[in-house]
Amino acid sequence: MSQPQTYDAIIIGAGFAGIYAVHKLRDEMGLNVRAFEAGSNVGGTWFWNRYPGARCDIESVHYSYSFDEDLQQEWQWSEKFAGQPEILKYLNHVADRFDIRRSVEFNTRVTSVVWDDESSLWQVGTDDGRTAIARFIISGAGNLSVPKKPEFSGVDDFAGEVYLTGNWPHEPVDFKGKRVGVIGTGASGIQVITEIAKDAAQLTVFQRTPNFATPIGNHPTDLVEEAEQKERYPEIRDASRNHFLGVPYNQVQPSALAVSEQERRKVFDERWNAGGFRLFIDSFQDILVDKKANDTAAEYIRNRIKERVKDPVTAEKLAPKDHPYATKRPPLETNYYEVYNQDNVELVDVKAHPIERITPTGARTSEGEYEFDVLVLATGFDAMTGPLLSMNIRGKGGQRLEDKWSDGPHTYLGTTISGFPNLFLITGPQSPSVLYNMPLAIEDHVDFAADAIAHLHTHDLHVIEATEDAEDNWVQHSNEVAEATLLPGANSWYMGTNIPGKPRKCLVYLGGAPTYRKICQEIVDEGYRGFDLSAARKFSVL
Ligand code: N01
Repeated sequence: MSQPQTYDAIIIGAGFAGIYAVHKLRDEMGLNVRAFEAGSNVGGTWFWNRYPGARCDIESVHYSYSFDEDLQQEWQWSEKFAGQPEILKYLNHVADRFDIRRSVEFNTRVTSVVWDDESSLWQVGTDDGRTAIARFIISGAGNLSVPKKPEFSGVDDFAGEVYLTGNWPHEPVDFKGKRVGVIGTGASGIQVITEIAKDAAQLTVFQRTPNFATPIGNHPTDLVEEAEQKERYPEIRDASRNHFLGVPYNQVQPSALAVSEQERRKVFDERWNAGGFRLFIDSFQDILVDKKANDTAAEYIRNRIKERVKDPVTAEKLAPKDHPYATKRPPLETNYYEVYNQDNVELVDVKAHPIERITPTGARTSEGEYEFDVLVLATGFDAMTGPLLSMNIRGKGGQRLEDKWSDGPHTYLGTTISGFPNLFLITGPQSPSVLYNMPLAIEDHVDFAADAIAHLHTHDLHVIEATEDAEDNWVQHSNEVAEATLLPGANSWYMGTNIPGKPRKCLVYLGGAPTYRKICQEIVDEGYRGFDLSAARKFSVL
């Protein structure tokens, strides 16, 4: 048996996080790194989610790396909100430009990550039976990378084709002339339904919870606007980093309840027409914290939906009433609601009449039988904690991460875990992560890990570990901040409630990226407050 390879750092994943981590640690710090990626190429989320209609909901000029000025100047987006193929092309371009692939082992899934108390090193097992050793682990395993397992009995007996939006085939799927059933109306469902409705002979949408979807406002890149943006990219990036969601929106007003109905309508109309996430994040500051303020936005959107859907019964089914606006992730759309005006589309309410089973020819609900040739599951992900818990991570004394997190995640800053030294989570649970612009959130976290490693090196130390106290305080703070918002009141993947048996805990830090960044900076400036740094032997390359 050959000796395990030893690295300074092992990086898990080659999506936005893994690509930047390889570049940062290898090219800028001179570390000996290796990345393991389950897919056959780079891309992460954008590699797996190649369903028709997959598109980014943040403007591409913002949803892109900021770490290299030449890169951001040279890349040109063809649309305001890029589709999945273009984002994947961009990530391949970045991988080429920085020669990332030579440090990545593709088609290699990490199956265990075990801390060795004696050597203070991590042992990483992969699905090809090998073990590799590293001082540091950077997990770029993603937040929405473990699709939820189908909850319906009978899926295996279905005689037609079955597709999962989160693990879509590389070959195009032809829906022309076919009867298609789609389960799920979250962000993925809404995007894929809009596309499938164009081709399918018959489309049956099984909706459990209607969503507050609002127009994305996509259009081909305006070259004048692009040139102007590129000229002041550093300023735009600063503004993004100082915004709750990581986008340079700056029109938010204090309270939806402090203005007249007419003024409120004007603000909502402007944000609706401008598109993107403006309606929820750039209209009124109290939308996410005050139910009455939220009700005004919710009612506005419900009315907009009803204006667009001709059949009043269908319109009523599509209008969300059981959760405040944006307490589930608000999807963005183009012509989604109009789909239900087509003769080939039927909406089935599976909250009123749950799916009992998938049959060989379709689905059976408590109300009746539905037949289709193709089943598309847009049923979501085991978000945030799922990717980490799927890797058999064992910390000091053999502690299993799944035991430590049996009542929900415990992290310090969403980047580190007490009892799991030298393990850095990129956009982990209890960080702003999915409620921040991901490429920027990722850059912040990779930089945080890189700085911590450099700090250890400078001080002749080699282990960094969050203290239990610091972690407990962060978990408490993160939960308290969440409780001050409307999010914990809704069932959503933010709260873990989409997965049966998953603890109901807010998985996202809701204090906003600017506050979060300030807290992280203070902790670093105070010599890594809340971390134990310990001395021992030096690591190999540094
Ligand atoms: O998953 P979801 P998603 N019976 O969990 C339904 C990101 N994203 O893949 O709400 C019947 O939101 C479920 O119903 P309910 C984005 O952050 C980004 O759509 O639980 N229905 C829901 O309708 C997003 O939020 C982009 O009642 C069942 C749907 O399936 C996140 O990924 C694009 C069911 C799942 O919705 C996840 O979105 C796409 C059951 N047993 C996604 N189980 C871009 O910005 C689940 N459902 C590009």
